[in-house]
Amino acid sequence: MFNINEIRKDFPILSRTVNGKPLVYFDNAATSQTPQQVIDVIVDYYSNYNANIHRGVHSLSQEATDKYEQARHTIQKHFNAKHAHEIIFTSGTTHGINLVANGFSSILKAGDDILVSALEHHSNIVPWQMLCERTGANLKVIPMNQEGELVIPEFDALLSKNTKLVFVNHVSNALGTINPIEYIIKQAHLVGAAVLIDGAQSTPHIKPDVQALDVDFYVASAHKMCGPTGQGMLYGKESWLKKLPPYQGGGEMIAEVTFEKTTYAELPHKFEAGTPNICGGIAFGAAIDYMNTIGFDTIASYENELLVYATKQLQNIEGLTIYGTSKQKTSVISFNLDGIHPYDVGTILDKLGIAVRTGHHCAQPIMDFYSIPGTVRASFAFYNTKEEIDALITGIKKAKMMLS
Ligand code: C6P
Repeated sequence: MFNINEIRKDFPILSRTVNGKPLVYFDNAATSQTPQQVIDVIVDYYSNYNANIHRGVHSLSQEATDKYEQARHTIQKHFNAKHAHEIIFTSGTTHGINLVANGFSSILKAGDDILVSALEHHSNIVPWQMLCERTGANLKVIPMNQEGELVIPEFDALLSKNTKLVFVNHVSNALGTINPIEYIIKQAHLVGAAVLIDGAQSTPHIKPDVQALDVDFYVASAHKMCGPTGQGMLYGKESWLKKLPPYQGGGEMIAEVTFEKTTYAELPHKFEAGTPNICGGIAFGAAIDYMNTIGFDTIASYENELLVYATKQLQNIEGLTIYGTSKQKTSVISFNLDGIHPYDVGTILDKLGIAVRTGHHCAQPIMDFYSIPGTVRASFAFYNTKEEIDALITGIKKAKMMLS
């Protein structure tokens, strides 16, 4: 049974005040909060078995190695990857994307096409632009419409035998749109293109099955899923990960090193050079376990209730425009008040203890599409409440009164 009062007790930060007011945390799309269960795992690591992994014969090192590799298995199971070695630990979504983009430098040729969507975060644009500069490949953009949805017939028209790669986010961070990735993956595969899905904003709400999706690469960040910052994962099909060259050279990613030649370690270690964020990996596993005890269907349905409740009230505020009205949406609402800069609204809300994000949300092309400098973005998690949404609505009305 979903008991919001019990769930909120898991998050110590939710009982603090900000500017003398109870914290209302609506910046979950930027980073989620951490439950005590995950904080305990972090404290336990540093208190009891902090050691480097895969290197020591001593007990602490073996304990840390076992816990780290268990976390990899937890992530494998969660995403339903076929093999644990298809899960590469990264520092986050950005790292995972750059790892793949770098790998394709030696595979792409001048004149190849790569498709990216108009709804992407800069992390899923800039690495591909850099890849195009290195290889001479062309970056083509799947356009969006006013509702903030991808224009699928245009995607179909862009696909050709020249298309080698397609990159789309599962969910847009700025608008909350859930993209039809099943269709995109299927169609891309028909022309022989590989697909990378940016799951930074989907994984807090949806449990993706990478085998059912038949996706080639899927990336995510732990800090958006109740886990720590500086930790993420890249899923890659075994066949692709074997084909791609390592991203970084260093300790742990080698089989043998001489000055004449180095051979690389097997997966996943080939892509994990240097001492990783050991505690982060273990805590990521704990965060996934925590979210699964609540259940992703329960999370999605409760968050949708919050989304519908907030949307209805926001629509009643005169002069307020919501950007991103796709039928398939996660609990993200981007909006502006007529003639008022989003930064000013965010500052007043902060004075009331309400945390939202303002600005372009690292998705400038979306802002350009709507010809706006940015938006106010409220993003809800399963530990938020309708009462908090009421406080947001009151805050927005106050901001409107003060600023217009
Ligand atoms: N979006 C937001 O406020 P990192 O920073 O590597 O964990 O994630 C990057 C990233 C990539 N793709 C998408 C769709 C994202 O939303 C993000 C992070 C945050 O929207 C911080 S900019």
